[in-house]
Amino acid sequence: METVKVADKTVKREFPAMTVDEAYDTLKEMRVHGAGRIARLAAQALRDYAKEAKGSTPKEYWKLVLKAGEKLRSARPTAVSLPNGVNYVLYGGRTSFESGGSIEDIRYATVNAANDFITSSIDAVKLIGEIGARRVKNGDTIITHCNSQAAISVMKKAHDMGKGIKVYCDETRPKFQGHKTAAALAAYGIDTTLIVDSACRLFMDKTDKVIVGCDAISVNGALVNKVGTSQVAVLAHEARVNFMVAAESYKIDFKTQMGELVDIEERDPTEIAPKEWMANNPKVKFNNPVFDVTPPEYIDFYITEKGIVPPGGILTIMKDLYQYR
Ligand code: RUB
Repeated sequence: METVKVADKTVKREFPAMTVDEAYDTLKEMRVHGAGRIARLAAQALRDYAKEAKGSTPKEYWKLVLKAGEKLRSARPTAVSLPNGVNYVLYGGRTSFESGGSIEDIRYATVNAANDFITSSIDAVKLIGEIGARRVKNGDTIITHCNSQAAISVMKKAHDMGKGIKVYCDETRPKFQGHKTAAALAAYGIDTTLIVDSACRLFMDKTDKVIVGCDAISVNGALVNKVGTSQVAVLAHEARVNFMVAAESYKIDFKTQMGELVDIEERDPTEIAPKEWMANNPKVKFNNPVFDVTPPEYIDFYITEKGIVPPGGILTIMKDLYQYR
C-alpha cells in the first residue's frame, strides 16, 4: 500500500525490527527499559505486525492485531505508557474497523496511529527538555535517580544553554540504571558524579534540584517511578530542595480516576542476591519491588510537553488526553 510506505518513511526506526514475541521478551527481560522507550518499542512492534498480518475478513485481521496488542501490553505492569501507547495505536485501527473499513483501511489506520504515537512521544521528550531547562538555574547541582530519557533531556538542554550544571546520579540498585544515566551525561560533557543510593542524603545538602522521570502519574498527582524515588523525594522535602518530575502526558494513568491502584512490578529476587547466597541462606526471604509511589505533597511540579503542571493539576489535563478508548 503506497500510502503506508509514505507514512512510514517519516518515522526513523529507533529499535531493530522485532516480531511481537521478540518485542515482548525484550521488554520483559528489560533489554529495553524506561517508560517512554517501552511504549515506543511496543508501538513499533504492533505497527510492523499490523503491516504484515493476514486475515480473510476485516474481523479476522482485527482480532489478530488486538491479540498482538494484548500480548505487548502485558510485558510489564507498571509503566502506564505501555498500555496507553498500545491503546492509542489500537484506537486508530478500531475506528476504521468499527466504521466498516476494509483490511487495508484498518491496516493503514493502525500503522498511521503507531507512527503518530512514536513521533509525538519523541517530540514530547524534546519539548520537556526545553520547558524543563528553563527551570534550571546557572550553576545548579542536580540529583537524578534511575535512567529517564525525559529527565536526561532536561539536563542536556540546560547544559546546551550553557548553564554549567553538575549532576549526581544515584546508582539505582538493583539494576544500576543510574550507571547508564551517568555515562550518557558525562559523554555529553556534563559534570557528572555517580553515587551509591544510600549516599543521597549526604549529597542532598549540596543539591539545588532533583529531576526524575516517571512511569505513571495517578489522578491525585502521585508519582510512580523506579524504587527509591520516594526516598529521594522525602530527602529533598526535608532539605527544601525542588523536586521536579519530567513526564510525558501519556504517563497519566486513567484507571486511577476510578480508584484503581497502579500495579507495582515485583521482579526476580536473583536481581538482589546471587543464587548461591540465597541457597546458603534458606531462611532469608526476598522482596524485589521495582517501583514505588511518591505522594503529591513531595512533588513541586511535573514538566510535561504541555507545560509545567503542579500535582493538583493532573486531573484537569486528563480529560483532554483520553479521547481514545
Ligand atoms: C525506568 C524508570 C524511569 C522511568 C522514566 O525503570 O523508572 O525513571 O521509566 O523513564 P525501568 P523515561 O528501568 O525498570 O524500566 O523518561 O525514559 O520514560
